[in-house]
Amino acid sequence: MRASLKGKHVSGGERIITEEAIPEALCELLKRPREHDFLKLTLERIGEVEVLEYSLAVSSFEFASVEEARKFALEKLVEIGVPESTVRRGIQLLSEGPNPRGGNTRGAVLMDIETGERLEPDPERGVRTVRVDWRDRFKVMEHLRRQGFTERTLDALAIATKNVYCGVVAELCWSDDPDYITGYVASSKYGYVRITPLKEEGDPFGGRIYFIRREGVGDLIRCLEGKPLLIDCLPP
Ligand code: WAQ
Ligand code: MG
Ligand code: MG
Repeated sequence: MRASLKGKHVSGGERIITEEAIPEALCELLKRPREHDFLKLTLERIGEVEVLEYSLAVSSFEFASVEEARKFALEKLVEIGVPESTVRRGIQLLSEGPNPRGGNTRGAVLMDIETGERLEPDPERGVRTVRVDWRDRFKVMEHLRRQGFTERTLDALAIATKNVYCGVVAELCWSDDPDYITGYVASSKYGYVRITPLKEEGDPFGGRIYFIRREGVGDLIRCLEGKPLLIDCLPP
């Protein structure tokens, strides 16, 4: 589902479900956007679905300023193995908006770890991580809710988990929504590390940087955009 208001994207969502669950999922998705003048639903039959036992583990860190929070994100990414110059390029791109024509993109930037070069076929669009969902969204949401998190974490954690599964070495993300200032660094090494505040309140820029190795970029894009993946639960 995707919905917009006056040409601007306001809400989106994707579910991987059995046929019997379609009516319920459609109702839930229809109610998601608070206000819209356009909404599109697409249904697609998919074949084999891989099931992953655990998502990345979640941790959270808060800082007194954006500067300190970004420094922490940078240090984490360097520990994961991304050269500092590449990390700085990524942070710069997200703070300006990754679209070469200005503003944000719908999808992620694929950044070559070694050179900092952008590898996505269409930089104005980026690459989208799709076809990923929780086996039991409700159950996982309850766990996350008890820790004080929202559906935003649920959806971002699914995306980040699929990215690592497909071979992304590390991801840096913060929202383009002006009022959402928590972002994260994700990797197989440290899991899903939430970081607040990765930007100032009111800042309209954000996005996702996938730090990758340039060999096998074609397979990586096919996995991110094509491979259906269900995640069973949070790690114990
Ligand atoms: N695949 C790739 N990139 C995407 C996707 C996707 N499916 N969805 C969004 N993006 C890119 C796009 O450039 C957006 O502008 C940017 O990411 C941010 O998307 O509390 O809400 O949906 O646990 O605004 C982090 C959650 C929230 C932290 C991130 O991102 C927490 C968020 P948004
Ligand atoms: Mg979103
Ligand atoms: Mg957004």
